[in-house]
Amino acid sequence: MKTLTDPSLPTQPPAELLEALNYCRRPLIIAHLAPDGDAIGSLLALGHMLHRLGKDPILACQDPPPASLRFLPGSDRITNDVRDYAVDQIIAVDSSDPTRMGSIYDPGEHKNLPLLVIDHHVTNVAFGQINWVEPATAATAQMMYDLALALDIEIDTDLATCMLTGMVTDTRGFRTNNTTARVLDIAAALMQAGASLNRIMERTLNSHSFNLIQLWGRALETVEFDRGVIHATNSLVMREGLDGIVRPEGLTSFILGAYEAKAAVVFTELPENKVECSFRARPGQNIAEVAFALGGGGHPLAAGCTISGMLPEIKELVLSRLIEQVLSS
Ligand SMILES: [Mn+2]
Repeated sequence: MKTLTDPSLPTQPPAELLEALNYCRRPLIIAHLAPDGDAIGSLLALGHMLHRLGKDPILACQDPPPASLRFLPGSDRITNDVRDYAVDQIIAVDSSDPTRMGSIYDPGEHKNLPLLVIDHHVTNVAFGQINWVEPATAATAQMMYDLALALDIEIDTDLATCMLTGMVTDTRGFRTNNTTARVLDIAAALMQAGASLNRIMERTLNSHSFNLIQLWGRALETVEFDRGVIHATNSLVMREGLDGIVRPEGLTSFILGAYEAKAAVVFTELPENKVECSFRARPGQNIAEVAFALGGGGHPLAAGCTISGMLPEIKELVLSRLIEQVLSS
C-alpha cells in the first residue's frame, strides 16, 4: 500500500500518465459500477479535459448515473455499450480493482490496450500499466483538479461543477476526516470558476426519493448494537413495493452517529444470494483492511464488499471480523 503524500500540496500525476493522455486519440474512460458522485464527477471531468485536448473520449459505466447526478454536464453522453467503438486506451477512474469496471471492460477486446488507473482508494491493487493512486485525497475528483493544473487546462463552469460534485459527495458535504484545508481551497477555487455549491448540495446530498425514506424506516427497525459495532439490514423482502431502490444510501454514516458506535455496517441483500456490506468507522479504526480481506476495498473509514452466500451467515462472518477489529484498536 502507498504511503500518504502531504495533503497540503497538489498531487502530481506521473509523467508517463500525462504522456499517455497526450498520446491517445480515442480513450475509453470507465467509472465503477453502481456509480456515486465521485465516480460520475471524475468520469465527466476527465472526459471534458480530454475533449479539450482534442481527443474523442468515450465515457462508460455499467450502470446508469442515478437521477440525482443527471444534472451534471455531459451525463447524457455516458454509455453502457462500447462494443461499436474502436478505442486506443482504457482509463479506470475511482476503481480500486478491475471487477469495479463491471461489464464495460472486455478482457478479450481490451487486453492489448494500455490501461491507466486514476484512484484514491488505499486498497487499490494497481491493476493498470500506469497507476496514479493518491489515498490522501478526499476524492478522485480532487485528483482531477490536480490533473487540470498539470495539463494546464483552464477550469470552466462545467468542469468545476463535475469536480466539486465528486468532492462534495465523497466528503458527505465536507464532513469526513480527509476534508483538509486544501480540499476547501479547491472547493473555493471551483466556486470561483462558476460551480454552484448550493445547487450541488441540493441535487445530491439534500435530495432523496420517498422510497428511499421508506427503506430507511424499514432498515432502521432492524438496527442492533454489539461491542462497538452498530448494524442494520436491508433484505430483499424489505424492498417489496419500493421500486427502483436497492441501497439505503447514507444510512451507514447515519447509524455510526450513535455515541457508542466505533464502526457501522449495513447489509444489503441482493438477488442470487449476494450480500453487499457497507462499512463506516470513526477515526482511529481501519475498516479498509476488513473489507479488503473479504474481497472488497475502500478507505480506512469508509469501505465495502460484496459476498456470496446467505444473509444470516454473512452477517455473522462480517460482524465477527468488525468486532475483532474494533476490540483490537
Ligand atoms: Mn471516490
